[in-house]
Amino acid sequence: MQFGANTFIWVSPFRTDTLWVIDRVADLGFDTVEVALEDSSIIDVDALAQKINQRGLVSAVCGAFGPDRDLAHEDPSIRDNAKKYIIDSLDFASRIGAKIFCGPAYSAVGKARPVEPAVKEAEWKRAVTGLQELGEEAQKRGVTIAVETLNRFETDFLNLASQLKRFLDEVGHPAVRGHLDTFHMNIEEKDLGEAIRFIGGDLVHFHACENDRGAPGTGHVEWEKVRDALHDIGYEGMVVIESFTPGVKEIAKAASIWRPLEKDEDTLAAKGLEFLRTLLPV
Ligand code: LER
Ligand code: MN
Repeated sequence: MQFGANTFIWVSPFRTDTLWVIDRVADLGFDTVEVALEDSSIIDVDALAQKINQRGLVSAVCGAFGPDRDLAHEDPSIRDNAKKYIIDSLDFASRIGAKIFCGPAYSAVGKARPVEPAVKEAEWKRAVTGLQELGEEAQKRGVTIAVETLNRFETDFLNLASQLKRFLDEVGHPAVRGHLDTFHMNIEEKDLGEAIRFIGGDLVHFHACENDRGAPGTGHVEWEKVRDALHDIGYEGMVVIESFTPGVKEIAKAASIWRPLEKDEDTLAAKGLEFLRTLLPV
């Protein structure tokens, strides 16, 4: 298991002049940095790759799916924009040596509306087809797309591990797998352990987040259930703390961070890491 921190804890958008975040993540003792990718054109990718390497970190890339990055959308130009963004992110991931591109790649974050079953079915099909194509692109680059469930306020598409499993089975591509986040699971799942076991071997990425997006271990997520289930499925991937600066841009409304969650960002990350290392000895 590798313990990681998402750059969204400190900055948004991540850009060349925020490369100091990589040093911060390494200095705090993390093994992994998850780079939140809002706009690759403002990042010097070679400098980032060099910095990640120098600091001996493993990396992952986290998608930021704003409203015009929606693979399920009825408008083909919006779907194409999502594809373009995902392919660009896969290129970016391979250039920084990341093997995982994670997040809700099926749709836009914050798209949560009542829809007729026929509309839902059409959206589902478009997202399945889109991810089948993008799975090929990911595989060519040696990257896996880790598809994340979100809570009901951030998506009406995939809220539960059981829905994610059905989705992954329909996509049926080895480079399109599962990603769970305890923040969302805490809202949606009846049992955190059962949800993790349901995805089982298809779980390739994990966000360990407190119920308020504060430091893991300071709230009421049932961490022992998480620990036991990750152990039972033999999970050996990354365990990443994801929280957000109140200045988060691309997904500001969806993240809804209206107050600091700790004294400062470093405290949130350091406290969370200490807790997770004790909870999940490797
Ligand atoms: C993304 O990893 C996530 O968990 C979302 O809640 C972002 O809004
Ligand atoms: Mn997440």
